[in-house]
Amino acid sequence: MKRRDFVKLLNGSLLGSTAVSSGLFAQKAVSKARRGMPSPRIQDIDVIATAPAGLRLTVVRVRTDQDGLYGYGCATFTQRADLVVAAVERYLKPLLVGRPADRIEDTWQLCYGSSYWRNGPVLNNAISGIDTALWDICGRQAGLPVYRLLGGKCREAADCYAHASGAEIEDVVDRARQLMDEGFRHVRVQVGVPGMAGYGSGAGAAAVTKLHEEPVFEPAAYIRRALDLLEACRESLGDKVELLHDVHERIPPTLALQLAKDVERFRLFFLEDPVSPEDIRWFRHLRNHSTTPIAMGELFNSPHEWTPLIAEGLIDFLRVHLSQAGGLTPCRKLAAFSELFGVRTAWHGPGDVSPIGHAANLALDLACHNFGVQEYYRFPERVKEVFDGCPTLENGYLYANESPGWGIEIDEKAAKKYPYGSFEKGERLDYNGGWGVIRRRDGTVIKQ
Ligand code: GCO
Ligand code: MG
Repeated sequence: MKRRDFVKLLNGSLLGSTAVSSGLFAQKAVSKARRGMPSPRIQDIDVIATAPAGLRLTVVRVRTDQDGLYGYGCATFTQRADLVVAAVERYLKPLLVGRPADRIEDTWQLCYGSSYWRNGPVLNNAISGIDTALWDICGRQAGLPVYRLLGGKCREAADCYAHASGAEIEDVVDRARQLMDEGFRHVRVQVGVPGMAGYGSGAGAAAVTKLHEEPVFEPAAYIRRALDLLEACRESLGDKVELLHDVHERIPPTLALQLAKDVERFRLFFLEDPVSPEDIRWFRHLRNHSTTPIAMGELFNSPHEWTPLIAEGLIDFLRVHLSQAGGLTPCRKLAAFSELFGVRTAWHGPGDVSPIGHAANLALDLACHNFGVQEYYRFPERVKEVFDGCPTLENGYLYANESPGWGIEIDEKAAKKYPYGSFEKGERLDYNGGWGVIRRRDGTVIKQ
């Protein structure tokens, strides 16, 4: 039937004598189409700011005009948390109140374009807060966990990697062994460099001569230590465990190149952030010179950064931080795009992701075929006190709790017990997520 005729059929004007019965049919068709879930509207948006484990977690709550229907979204950017709160309350809330809560893609595009200048971590996190709250609402209304809205499970649970860290190599090896005994098949290993500020580990006792008073980091010393660690891990833990290591973008590109070559013999599951996003062109050299699998992406904001790396086959695992990229809506597209190029997902999942964000990662882990591995974070008791329904771990696998939406409820009273802390009382000096400044021996400041 041509569209023109279909319209006539709908308004009852087709074929004279059948017009009446067609009209009736049309009414039925329309009322049938209208059946189903009523469309909720956004009635209010507020922010729950809480730091139960010391890290500032930012959660956006979207309430609808339907009784008891609301959702929670992750907008956690712990290093600049207050700015995200303002972006939600002062810009997105006035834009969105009164609009439909069930038009997630449209709402995302509306928010994204609304600032004209875009792609920054503050605004992306604010959008993620709204976006992931809308997915929660959608799931709650449908009575389904979000992974079901994405097409359902590709796997029963997400295989995770856990962190083994320590100041000394033996400590890391022992910790890794414990994790393997707990059932983990993947372990990320990080060791302190004596006297220096290592990423993900204590410094270890040693005197280092330096021209300043702040913590010090030297790339060459770190690399020597990391190689010793990996050697010890393979020797003591055997070949079966999957080993991962995070360089945390702290070394110059040529040293990253050497490191990627030198660690080939340890057969890593992946080497993470060997260079920083600013040195993105070095990924081609990394690929050309070494077979070490590369993971990248937790610092990325936008498709401009990840698209070329994926399409040109320059990375193996995508580590994007879901809220930093703007929420579930862009990340599910990113996962699908990666699948076409054989890149697997390893969504960023440290402590500065709220349980809502972890649940969103897990929804993608479960529903996307090209899942690689999930970074595991052991939720502290105080986090679980605030967030009821966090994903659970068994034998190194992370399981969703199967309740509608993200399946997480927030205890607001508990959340209020753990405020961000106040600037006035001097509780808020750790602007940088607690790391502070790190310099080379001579005083040159380096990235975290
Ligand atoms: C990781 C990360 C994190 C980040 C942190 C920044 O791989 O888990 O590198 O630990 O450093 O999220 O705030
Ligand atoms: Mg990392």
